[in-house]
Amino acid sequence: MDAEAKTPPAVETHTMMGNEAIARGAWESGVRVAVAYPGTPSTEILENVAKYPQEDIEAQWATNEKVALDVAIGASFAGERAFVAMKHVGLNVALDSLMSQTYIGVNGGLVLAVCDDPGIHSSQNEQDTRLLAELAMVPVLEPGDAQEALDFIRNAFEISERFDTPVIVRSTTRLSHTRSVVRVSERLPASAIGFRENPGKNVMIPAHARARHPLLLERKTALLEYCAGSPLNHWEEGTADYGIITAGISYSYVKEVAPEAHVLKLGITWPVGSEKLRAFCASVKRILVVEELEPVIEQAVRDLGFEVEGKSLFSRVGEFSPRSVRDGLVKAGLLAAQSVSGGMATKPLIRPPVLCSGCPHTSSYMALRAVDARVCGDIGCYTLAVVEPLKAIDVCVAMGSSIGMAVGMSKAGTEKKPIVATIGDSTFLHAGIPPLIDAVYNNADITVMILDNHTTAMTGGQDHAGTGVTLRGEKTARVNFEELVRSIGVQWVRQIDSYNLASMYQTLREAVEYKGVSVLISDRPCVLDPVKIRGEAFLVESESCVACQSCMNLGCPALAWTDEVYDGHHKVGIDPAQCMGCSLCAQICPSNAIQLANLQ
Ligand SMILES: Cc1ncc(C[n+]2csc(CCOP(=O)(O)OP(=O)(O)O)c2C)c(N)n1
Repeated sequence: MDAEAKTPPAVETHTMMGNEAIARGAWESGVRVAVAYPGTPSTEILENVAKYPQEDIEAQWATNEKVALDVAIGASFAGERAFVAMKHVGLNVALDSLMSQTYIGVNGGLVLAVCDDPGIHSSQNEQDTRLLAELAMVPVLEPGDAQEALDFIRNAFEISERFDTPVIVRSTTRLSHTRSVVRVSERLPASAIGFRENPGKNVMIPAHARARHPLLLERKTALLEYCAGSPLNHWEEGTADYGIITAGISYSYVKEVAPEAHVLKLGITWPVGSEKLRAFCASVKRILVVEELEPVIEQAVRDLGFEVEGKSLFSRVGEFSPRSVRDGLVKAGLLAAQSVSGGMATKPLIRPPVLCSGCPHTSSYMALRAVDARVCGDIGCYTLAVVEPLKAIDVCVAMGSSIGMAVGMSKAGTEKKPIVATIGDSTFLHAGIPPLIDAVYNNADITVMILDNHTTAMTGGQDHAGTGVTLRGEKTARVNFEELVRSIGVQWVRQIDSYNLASMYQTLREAVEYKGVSVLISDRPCVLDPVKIRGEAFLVESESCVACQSCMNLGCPALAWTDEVYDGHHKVGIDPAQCMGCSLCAQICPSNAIQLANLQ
């Protein structure tokens, strides 16, 4: 068995969520600048970094992940340790910068925490960050619990500076959001080495890049030698005659269900293929790999010339659990099948996600249905308008794609319906501005609805450049969407209150009739905003309700059918505890049955 990974002397212990431990690791490492764009499951990392004093560490939201990485790269060039956090798909956005920075290396250490989402709990896909890391030839460290999350960030900075490379620390939803006890230590002093002039290294023109590409290959070889001796790749002797190679959170599942197995826990999951791995494989009769998502380790073992079983036993899609790891070992004939007792006898009721009661996005999609638009959606809370009863989104791909797709549809010339892109305020700032410029430049005939709820609601309500408040809660400059859109050259721009249904219907109709690019800003703070806009609750006057069901088209969770029946249909009631007082149902009701409760 290897010695413990080098941990600095502990000063105290705390119970921490994985993301909190990552934040602590960044602070302890002496990081000066930490940046992120929110995205589940990574969001709490920067929120926790911001709890450390600003004199120690600058913590800020960026407009998107590429900007976040560029800011961190700038701090690294300036000679300070720099840290950036994002969800897995955020790395796609930041990849352009990473692919060049990997040629350059670092001055101050540069570490990216990238959080994958096996099982797609809250994402648009479940891509495996290790494949992008391999493309960029950037080492990946994979912690298995909150303690390792902290320690590996410190290790990552050492590796970054020692091997002159950005380093990725890969987490997953389960690790990021699980709490465990963590030993914490003091903060290292910031490095303060200053900028180092070296255009051949720092400026990626073709002649310089050509000279640096071979260095990446040399760096990989050096990293593999380092892996052979590193305690981050941890060998545990067992009593069985088979061995399991695993990493990250899967390690705890393996230890739970197969305590007798020989285990090689890889803390470094790219590059894979060290002498230690070879020695482990040679020491057991049968080799299994337990890794979530892609067969990265499995392929590396095969490349070393060993027979190995991995994805034939353990799924390539979704998230693992002790149960699924056990099932794989049963399939391999290594564990006896077991009847599992306990757990829930009945399946939980499936409750489809819905927009909150009083959600300001609701009226926009009601109006879009009324004009029978072809809707290019985007990513945010408002994507929920795809399901019943709103059912008002036709396509949705990735952050910021709505406007570009609308341009393409209008240029294809086949669509008879008005083409509308709907995009949230945070998403518009993230990736919606270049495609809006494109729409104006190429004279597309589309309408863009900016759904401005003054927050990044989907990820829990983070501020952004359109809210005028920083990550540390300080007031700052605020983007004025109307002025911004006009400066791009959009001639037709209107801003309306999302709660004014008549105005919403009328203005949207005018917008889609306009030939060219029209922009409608639907403006109302999120109902869950810290400054709550909860108004007086409404109620249904039962005697006036004609059970027409019009209000039910809102999909508002505060509305429910009652036992009273009119003309064969159930009348509707309002749960006063859930009603946010937005008044949309009252505006829709044709028989004036919905009134403010306190007027009764
Ligand atoms: C590339 C990428 N980064 C981050 C996310 C996480 N994410 C999903 S939607 C969203 C923004 C939502 O805010 P907004 O557009 O204002 O809409 P709202 O949820 O407030 O309605 C974020 C950050 C993502 N899905 N993809």
